Amino acid sequence: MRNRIDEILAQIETFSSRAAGEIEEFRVRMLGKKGVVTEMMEEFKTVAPELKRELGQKLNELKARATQKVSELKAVAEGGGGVKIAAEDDMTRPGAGTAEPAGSRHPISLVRGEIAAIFSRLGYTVADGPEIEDDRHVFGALNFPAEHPARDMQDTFFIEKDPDVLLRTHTSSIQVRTMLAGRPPFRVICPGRVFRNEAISYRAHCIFHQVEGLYVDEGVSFADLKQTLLYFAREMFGEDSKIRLRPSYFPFTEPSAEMDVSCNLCGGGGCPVCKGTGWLEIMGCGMVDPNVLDECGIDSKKYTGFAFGMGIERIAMLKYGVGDLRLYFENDVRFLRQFDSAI
Ligand code: 2NM
Repeated sequence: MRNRIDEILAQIETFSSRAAGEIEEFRVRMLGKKGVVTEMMEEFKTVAPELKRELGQKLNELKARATQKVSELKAVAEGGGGVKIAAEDDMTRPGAGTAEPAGSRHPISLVRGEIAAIFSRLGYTVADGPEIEDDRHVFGALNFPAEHPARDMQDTFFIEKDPDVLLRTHTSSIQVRTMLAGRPPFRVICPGRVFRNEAISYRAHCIFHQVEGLYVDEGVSFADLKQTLLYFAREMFGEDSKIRLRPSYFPFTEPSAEMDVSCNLCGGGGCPVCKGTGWLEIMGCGMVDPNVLDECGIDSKKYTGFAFGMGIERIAMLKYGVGDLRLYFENDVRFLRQFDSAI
């Protein structure tokens, strides 16, 4: 009987199959009512008393091994290993039970992508540039006077004073680099992180995201600016959106304006988000100051241009009804999961 048990153990080790039918056949042959293990159990009853202890143990081992082997084979077969590959099977599909749960895009990335898509339909391309900059690209070429407060440590993060190394406070530095590197026409948008030395609150952060745009060519007018921004507002906030421009001041544009869009929550009637005015301030804009064009090597007698800039956090707040800017920086998955998107 001892030899017979060893023989069956060897059979168990050598058996292999990924086909469900064959595995079931093996199970019945080993562990079924008329199977070899059951048969051995019957035979065990007639074994001499002095051998019972040793053979009983061996028999238990045999049964355990056969049971274990059957579940091992089943696991492999059910895992897909036993399935024949059909021509229509997608071989790039994630394995059963192994796919990581999908994440979601950050709302800032979603809105940045949407802004870029809208302007790309008007022929704009995306330009990039460094976050660590110098005075010339952030202030000097942009018509900031020498004693302008933005050049102060209170507003700008300086890494070094002399030579000046600082974190950009706006992405206009990318536009300066674009103009210095090429020749008109320019039609670019510049998304990126910017840094300002400000106290953090629900509506301000020392790091935030901007998209600025620039269009320079012969004969570019304020009317072109208005029509471009109206198109943007309608695409971003809905086709019934209206815009209005209020006079403003920026060192790099003349004339300058703030643009408001009609409140998409109350439709212009007045609500808490627009503070009863019916309007939401969404960006600054203006005609590029001729001094800026000249500083960037562009003949301001031949070319004109317009520029605009907006904070992505603010647009995202209005679009998604987020009340506290700090949520964008905390990366709490309970916040982020709400922006599920297929893009
Ligand atoms: C704004 C508002 C108005 C702007 C100007 C320029 C450049 F480089 F052409 F001079 N870039 N961006 C601009 C103009 C930015 O942000 C509120």
